[in-house]
Amino acid sequence: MSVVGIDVGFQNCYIAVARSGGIETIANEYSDRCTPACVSLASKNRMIGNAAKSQIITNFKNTVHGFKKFHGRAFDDPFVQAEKPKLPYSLHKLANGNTGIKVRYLDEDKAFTVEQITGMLLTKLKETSESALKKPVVDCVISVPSFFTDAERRSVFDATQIAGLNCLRLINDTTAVALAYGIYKQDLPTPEERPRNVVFVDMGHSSFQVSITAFNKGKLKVLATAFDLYLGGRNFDETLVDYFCEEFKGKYKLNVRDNPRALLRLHQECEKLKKLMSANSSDLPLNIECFMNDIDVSSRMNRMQFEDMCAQYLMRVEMPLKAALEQSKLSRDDIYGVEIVGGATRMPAIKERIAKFFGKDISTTLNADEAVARGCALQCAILSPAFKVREFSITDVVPFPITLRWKSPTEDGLGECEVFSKNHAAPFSKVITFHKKEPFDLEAFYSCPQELPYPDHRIGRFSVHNVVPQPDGDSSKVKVKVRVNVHGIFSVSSASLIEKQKGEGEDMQIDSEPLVQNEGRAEEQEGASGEKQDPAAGGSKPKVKVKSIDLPIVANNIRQLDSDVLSNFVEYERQMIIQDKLVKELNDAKNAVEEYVYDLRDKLCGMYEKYVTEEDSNRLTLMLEDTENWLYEDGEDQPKQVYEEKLEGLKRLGQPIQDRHREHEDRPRAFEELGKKL
Ligand code: ATP
Ligand code: K
Ligand code: MG
Repeated sequence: MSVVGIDVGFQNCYIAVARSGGIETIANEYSDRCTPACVSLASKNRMIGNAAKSQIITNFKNTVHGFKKFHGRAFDDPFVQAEKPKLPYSLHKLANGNTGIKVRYLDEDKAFTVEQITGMLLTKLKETSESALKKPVVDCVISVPSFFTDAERRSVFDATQIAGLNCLRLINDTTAVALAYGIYKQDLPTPEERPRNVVFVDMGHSSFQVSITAFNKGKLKVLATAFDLYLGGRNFDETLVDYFCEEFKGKYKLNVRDNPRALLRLHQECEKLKKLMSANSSDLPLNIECFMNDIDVSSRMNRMQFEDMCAQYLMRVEMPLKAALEQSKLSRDDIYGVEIVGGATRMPAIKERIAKFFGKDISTTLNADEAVARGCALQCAILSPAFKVREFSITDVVPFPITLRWKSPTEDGLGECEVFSKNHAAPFSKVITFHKKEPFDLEAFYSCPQELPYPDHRIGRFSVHNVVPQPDGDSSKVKVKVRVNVHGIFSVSSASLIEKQKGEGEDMQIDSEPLVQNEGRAEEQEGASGEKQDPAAGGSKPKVKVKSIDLPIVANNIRQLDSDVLSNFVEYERQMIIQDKLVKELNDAKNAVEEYVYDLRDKLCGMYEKYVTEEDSNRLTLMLEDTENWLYEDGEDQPKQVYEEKLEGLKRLGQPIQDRHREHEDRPRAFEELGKKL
């Protein structure tokens, strides 16, 4: 069984695996530990990761990046609409209202869902893990931002299924970082002692996340999370792009925004410049040759100027820090340390603001790029029975409060109950008891629309079927279990009807079911009484004479893919993988011919010269030249078999020469070795 953790970033993905007793991040076939979150579609195949990134400018209409935040979002979502004009590729409204991505693939117009695009990326990351571990990879843990809502999480989860992965947990970025921080610490306070409170700050390319986490030996508990969804490295890139677009308009009369390729190049150069400015406060040049209309452009920038330009973004760093601290109810003195990760925290101005807010030096003990992936792998190792790792319990939080609503015979006809408050522990299950005579619906929604970074506050509708009155006509007791699971996904996970048995007492008995973890207030609602249950502790069964009948629940979650659509995507992804493999094999066969031609030609006038007659050599050289020309003309686009036969034909002539050469080379060596033995 494989143990793999994947950080799927907006811009950069990292993989960590458990190998020979430790967690290590692995490199892809480009010896790069970072795989760009980029997918490029072409007329014969797909390119994913580094290969796709190199297509960003040349194949800009079909090279998809910056798609992570389209998960679970409608096409009409204001965020999607705001992104749309900035993207070099096209977005498309899908039949179900979700955001689709429109590209040319296999010479056809295609609209992929974001689950499919992330599925493609995950396929690549899966393959990279497989070649590092040299075995199939199925089980994994994948990171998501802590602010991802239900629809976003379910969408990412669907993507993992499209890629054929078994995602054991979708873990929050900052929680993964906390695990990577805490699991190896030998000096954490004992469970009886006051916990060690650590702030984790992650600023990536697209967003800013903060968590405050309490550590004791063997466990971590997230106390609070806060975020700025729209503050990340890309805002700083865009600031530079805006500035230079304006400057080049005046200086060179260039309308960069009208030229997608030039704009993409400027983006890349600005990002490089931004990174340079993190390490260097002096004046730095920006030079781009042949930028647009054959014009070379150049300019300069320094850190101070840059920070002035970015004041509006830098100002926003403090708010999530403050929000997290307030929610945690801790004071600055209670904070043991502040750990920062994520590429954008390398900017000195960001670091300064974080340090200033907490009034202490920030630590960078964790690898800023790899900590999330490492935490994911550690979580995977903990969850995997095949791997021995220190026990470490993780309690995360519910980022936004969740309420259930149902029809009830009250004044306004509606019953309501907040089932999970903000920062409620997760994963967690609760049982709610209803008194009903007929099937009923439960609407789940986020109760605080104003703080929800998402335009739709609905989560889904859950219909509880087969509810009937008691034989005496009374309402039946219906126990409904609601759950935020290990992925942070909400569901009404089960329901049962409690049938009174003859001789049984009144309601009391049923309510005496052990409340395993009875923390917080009891939820006494019209028609509902709150009971909470620790998901980990199924525990002892109550000895009550009742018959419990399981009831079917039909869930209807917003933006959710239908299961048959999902299975089609799974199948389609498999076909695309096969197609890519065929194209790769074909290219390899073609390249093998080309390589052989070059190699043999070099050797014919070099090391093989003595082993071939001049006549044979001339004939062969001509043949090699013919083959080379053929490769660029008729041989450009042939089936794999044709290249293989071509190579065979050349080898029939080349091999005897190579053999004569080898024989000659080996002879003295053989003598030498014989001599050594004697
Ligand atoms: P997200 O977490 O938002 O999904 P991500 O995980 O892909 O995104 P990271 O890889 O953590 O993001 O960070 C990428 C960002 O960090 C980019 O904006 C990049 O330009 C920026 N970055 C990386 N190195 C530096 C540096 N030395 N100085 C400034 N910015 C940097
Ligand atoms: K990342
Ligand atoms: Mg990240």
